[in-house]
Amino acid sequence: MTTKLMLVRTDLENYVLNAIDPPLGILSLSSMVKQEFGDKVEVRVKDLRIKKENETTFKRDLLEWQPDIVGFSSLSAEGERTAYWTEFVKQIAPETTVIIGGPYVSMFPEESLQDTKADVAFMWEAELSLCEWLNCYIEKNPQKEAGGIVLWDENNSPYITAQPEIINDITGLPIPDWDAICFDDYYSSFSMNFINAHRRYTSIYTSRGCPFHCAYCHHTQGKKVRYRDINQVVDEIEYVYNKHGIREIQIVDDIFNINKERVFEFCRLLKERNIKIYLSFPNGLRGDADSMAKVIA
Ligand code: B12
Repeated sequence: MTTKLMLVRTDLENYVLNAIDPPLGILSLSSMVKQEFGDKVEVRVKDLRIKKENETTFKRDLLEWQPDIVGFSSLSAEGERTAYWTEFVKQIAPETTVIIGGPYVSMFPEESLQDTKADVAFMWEAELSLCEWLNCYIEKNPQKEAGGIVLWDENNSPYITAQPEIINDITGLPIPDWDAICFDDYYSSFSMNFINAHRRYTSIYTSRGCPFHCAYCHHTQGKKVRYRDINQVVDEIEYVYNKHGIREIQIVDDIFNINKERVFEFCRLLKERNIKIYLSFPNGLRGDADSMAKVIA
């Protein structure tokens, strides 16, 4: 029997700027689950931030498709909204298992489960832990305690299974599931940049983590910088360029320019393959990255 998994990016009520960009987190999870489970798990992606989505469309999809599991992706700022949607799902389809993940859970693991009343929460990057959990779910086996999962104990209190482990080989992860979204849905709102060089844009990540300790940052990707193979990144850009007509790439790494040689190699490959795109860095670049990299090396 097929297990149906609906991955949903939470919205934020009354968010004035309503910036949205393609939901990299759930798209990465979608690819990973498809790769690992094939026909055993059917995955759908839903972004509650895009204009055409609302309670009516969500309710319709829940009743028509009847997912076994609904997984919400949430920032801390979206915590209340995630609690709202969790209850919404439980009211419409009480049998559905509701899981949550994203920076909200990484920063507030037990509280996020408590406050949303979801069934399970996943801390940090969840490609591996979600698959491990799903495997037990499908086989109806007791959950193996993969690290970074928040569950309810017998006294109805949340507990963390074990400390989450970061994924060292992020090149080994499949590229985000770009075919699961309609890029046109994203052009009518602001992106993280607010002003784009080209309307056909997408965000991508090329590395995860940052070694610095800036007070304003939530450090949701850990202190160890892990790089994707730069050839794989350029393959991905070539894919969205050819298949989806993307002409602006917004790099959302925590610290893209920490490795100068890699940045040069990236530019060289783009030139060599004649991929004519605009590049932007809405998450910022670090002005003193080169000298700081030498200090921390
Ligand atoms: C793009 C981006 C945005 C975009 C889109 C946000 C979004 N919801 O995706 C926009 C411009 C809208 C945005 C806005 C804001 N952002 Co922002 N943003 C980012 C940025 C740069 C990249 C996000 C990304 O795509 N990462 C790559 C993917 C692969 O990682 P991921 O999304 O975390 O997903 C992984 C895990 O979290 C987990 N996961 C995620 N979802 C789910 C769901 C389930 C079911 C499971 C099991 C697991 C899971 O698995 C995924 C794969 O490994 C991050 C920094 C960063 N480098 O991550 C900051 C970041 C997410 N933003 C942050 C902040 C603070 C904000 C703002 C509040 C800023 C402000 N003051 O206005 C607003 C939020 C307002 C709002 N609700 O829109 C913080 C969040 C901290 C927190 N505790 O919530 C971050 C982490 C920056 C930081 N390091 O401090 N942001």
